[in-house]
Amino acid sequence: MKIGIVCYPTFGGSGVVATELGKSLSEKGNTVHFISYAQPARLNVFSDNLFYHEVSIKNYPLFEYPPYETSLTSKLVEIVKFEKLDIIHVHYAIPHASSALLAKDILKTMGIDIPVITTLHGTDITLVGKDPSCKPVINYSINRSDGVTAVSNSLRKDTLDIFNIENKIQVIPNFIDINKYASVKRNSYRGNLCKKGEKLLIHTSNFRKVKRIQDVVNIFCKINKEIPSKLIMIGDGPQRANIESLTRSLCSLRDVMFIGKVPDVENVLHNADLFLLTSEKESFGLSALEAMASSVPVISSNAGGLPELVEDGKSGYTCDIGDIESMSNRAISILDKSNLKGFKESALKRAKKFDVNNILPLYINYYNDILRK
Ligand code: GMT
Repeated sequence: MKIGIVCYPTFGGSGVVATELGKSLSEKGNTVHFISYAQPARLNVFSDNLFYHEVSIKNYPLFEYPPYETSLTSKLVEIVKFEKLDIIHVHYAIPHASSALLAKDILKTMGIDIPVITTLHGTDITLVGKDPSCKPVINYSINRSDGVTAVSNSLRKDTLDIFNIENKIQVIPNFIDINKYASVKRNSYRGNLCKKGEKLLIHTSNFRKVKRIQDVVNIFCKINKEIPSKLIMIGDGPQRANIESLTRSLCSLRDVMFIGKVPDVENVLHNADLFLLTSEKESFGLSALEAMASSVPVISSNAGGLPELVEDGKSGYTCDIGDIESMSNRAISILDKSNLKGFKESALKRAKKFDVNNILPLYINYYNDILRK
């Protein structure tokens, strides 16, 4: 199959899922063409059936806002036509889905019929997508796509609740390559930060408001009073400066380390005892799955799809959004010597259900179903 994948090139979840999907599809012999405004962050391998096409945006003094959608649509028309793609798969509806549908219409005038699959990832529905500035376009794009997938039952339900949907939505969860996490070698992250006997906690995100990172800091401060521990904060984004200053006022700065964006997150996670994810909205929680694949249990909010991933009382705990007290108490109980090993084993066992070998066939079957229609 020749597949065009449109995604954001960032470290964010939708870009990571799209990139890992493309890499896995190419390993199975499909030809994959990534189309984005920059090379996807995780696109670190090249082969003769994996390509990247950059969307360059035409600027002109008249444009206060360069027209990315127009450039993306034109690039899609070009790539579908010249590379003879069988299918376009867009990740994150805004603005990828409407651009792909316009490309599809243009290609129809050239006698080319190409199906468009849209994967909904989360904030394209629950936050940005429902804003009046996007809503009618997203509604139209979901109904007109040849196939639509969502990354959790919760996101599917939110989509049906928020929009006026006539199309079917197939749930295909996020995935990880469990072997990548199993093959991590001992490294120095823990030794550099933790004294002997100290526990290591980790949070990863894009530091947006929706992640409620102030809760992570507050929970850590409570844990730290009871258990000698350190916290590594991975990622970067608009809230980072505020969170760093909150950390300075609440905890000892020697106990919290902000390490920014990390391409090999598995090497850091490998050292951790507990992962914290306190989001207000979280359609799936890929970062939590990555932690679990590293045998790290999760304390999270019960937002969105998190309860579909974290089994309460087994691979971690899910608590009400903002319930810092319960999250801290649960965290302290997991970190207890008599409990930690069991939680670590259950976290890994749960993560294995989302291994690429289990989820990739769902995408391939879905592509085939859409192509047969
Ligand atoms: O977490 C983010 O804000 C990034 C966002 C994205 O689209 O890049 O992540 C969303 O998609 C991920 C992959 O499907 C999901 O695992 C995340 O839960 C989801 N984030 C939210 O819903 C907030």
